Amino acid sequence: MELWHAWTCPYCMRVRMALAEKGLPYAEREIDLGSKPPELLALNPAGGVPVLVADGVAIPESIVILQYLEDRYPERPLLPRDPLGRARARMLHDQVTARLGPQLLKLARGTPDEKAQAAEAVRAALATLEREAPERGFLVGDYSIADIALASLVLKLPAPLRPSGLGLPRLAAWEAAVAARPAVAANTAVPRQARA
Ligand SMILES: N[C@@H](CCC(=O)N[C@@H](CS)C(=O)NCC(=O)O)C(=O)O
Repeated sequence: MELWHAWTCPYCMRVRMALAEKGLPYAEREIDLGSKPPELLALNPAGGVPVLVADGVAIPESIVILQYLEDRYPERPLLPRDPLGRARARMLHDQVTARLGPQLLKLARGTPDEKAQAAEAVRAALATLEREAPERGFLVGDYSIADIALASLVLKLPAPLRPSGLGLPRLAAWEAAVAARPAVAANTAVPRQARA
């Protein structure tokens, strides 16, 4: 497999984290988002990353890639076994993506007003999630794509906007547990840590 990705892109982080959790080897094609290579546009005319190339087929969209990896490599699963658990993991994946994803962009590149609104939206989204989160452990039982989605966004937030900074005890415990996973730590470090 070959993964086209940008190091700091949270959607690429999700795919790298899933590949690492499953222990799957892959060739990296790391790109500069400011200067996309024509080869990437040939694989994904929309021009975005991540794109996974598996058996010669280009798969864009992180959720589609995560689902493909789950279908093709079900060992070390990242979805619960029972259908309702799977539905809940997918739902949380989509909810955190929709609520937090756009805020990260605004926090990074918005006007001062947009940054303030984005910070408020993050506080509100995480406060809601705190009420729904389990007292301990991962979001839907075993570690899943819901945790991966949330980790890819939360670990990019400035410290005062993270669950630990906001004083949200359940999510703060979740954050510590997730950040300690080698597959997460190795794939979310910004700047990228030197590889051995
Ligand atoms: N819905 C996409 C979002 C991916 C995305 O937004 N990627 C950004 C980098 S973080 C990108 O490639 N931007 C450049 C572009 O779309 O041209 C996914 O989940 O894979």
